[in-house]
Amino acid sequence: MPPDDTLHSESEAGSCDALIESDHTGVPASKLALSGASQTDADAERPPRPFPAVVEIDDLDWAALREFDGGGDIRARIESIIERMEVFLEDPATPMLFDAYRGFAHDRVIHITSAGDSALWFVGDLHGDLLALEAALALIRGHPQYGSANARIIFLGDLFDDEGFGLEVLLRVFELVINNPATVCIIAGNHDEALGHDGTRFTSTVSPSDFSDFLNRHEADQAIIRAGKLALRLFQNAPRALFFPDGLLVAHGGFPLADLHPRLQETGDWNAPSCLSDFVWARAHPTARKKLPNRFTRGSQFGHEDFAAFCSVASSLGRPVTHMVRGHDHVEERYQVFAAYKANPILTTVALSRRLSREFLGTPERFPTVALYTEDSLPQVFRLHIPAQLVREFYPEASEPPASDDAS
Ligand SMILES: [Mn+2]
Repeated sequence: MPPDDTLHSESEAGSCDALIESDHTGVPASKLALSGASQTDADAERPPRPFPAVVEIDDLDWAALREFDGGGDIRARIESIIERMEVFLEDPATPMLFDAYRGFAHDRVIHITSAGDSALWFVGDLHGDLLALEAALALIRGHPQYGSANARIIFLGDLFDDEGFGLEVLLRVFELVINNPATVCIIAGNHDEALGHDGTRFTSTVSPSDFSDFLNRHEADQAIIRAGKLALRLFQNAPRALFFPDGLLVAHGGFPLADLHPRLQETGDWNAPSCLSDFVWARAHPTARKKLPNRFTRGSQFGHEDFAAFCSVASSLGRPVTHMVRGHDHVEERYQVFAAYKANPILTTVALSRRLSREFLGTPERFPTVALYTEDSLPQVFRLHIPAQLVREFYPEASEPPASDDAS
């Protein structure tokens, strides 16, 4: 069986034409559409707003990031981190960012009515990329122009798997949570959701699943096992989607696909398991208008008309959606706005500084991206120009040529 997690988007989209164009409309025309009016009508009525210019970040203190090479000293703090995190998860009185908007204790599709005032950043797939995480934190918290001490972060999921420093990334994210829970929101990705425990060992229902293998190899190390179990507890109740008041949808993968719309409209049950699954697992097709949901895989694809149809269903349920930010598809440029998604644009952002071993195209070293919430627009992309030499130091194995005959 092929892995559930194979990528579809990169090879099908010419990365050039799919990249943000200067004339790309950042704001969905359908925002103004009256019910019954077609998007074409609304397109004509609403002047296009420019997509925020990509910010190239090349002035971080790159040498300082070297201290995290090999995982830094994070594991030396593991006991204290897991003890504080265990206490935190026992105490429902200390909410994380946006928990206050949950409709009930286990609401995982959160309708936010105010985005708040301090800077709000999106950090996409990390897959154990401690270098990209630390670079992102240096920007978000410490950059003289763009950083702020009270900045908030939404992680878009997929903290581990694909080797790298999965445990260290997890512990660092735990540390951010316990230091200031009101500034951190963690959305579940498919790799996070796929992690399980059968009573004896950790399990995973996705490929690659090297983080669960790593945990099982360390079954004698109680601190590491407790960290793995904390991840299970955290992700079990982690949000699968956030709906912002300006029409921004935030999720790891996608949204409930077409075959779920009738039932969703009837029940209004955003937390139905089938809906939760599509938020986490669905993949964006770069150019297709519509894709038939394939329920033999969790990673069904959608096209741009599928997203427009979802926007209309969501609006009818009192949660207007006009645009989206997500991770999930490890696009070669580490961010992408598919040109075909004109009426309702989608930004894909992933924070990966290296080529994963399951990627077969492009250079070994990449510029990871993060994105800044921008009201009534797609988030603004910030590209972290980590020196290639530093990436090679962290991930020497990623610089080796990819295996040519292993397509599965
Ligand atoms: Mn991923």
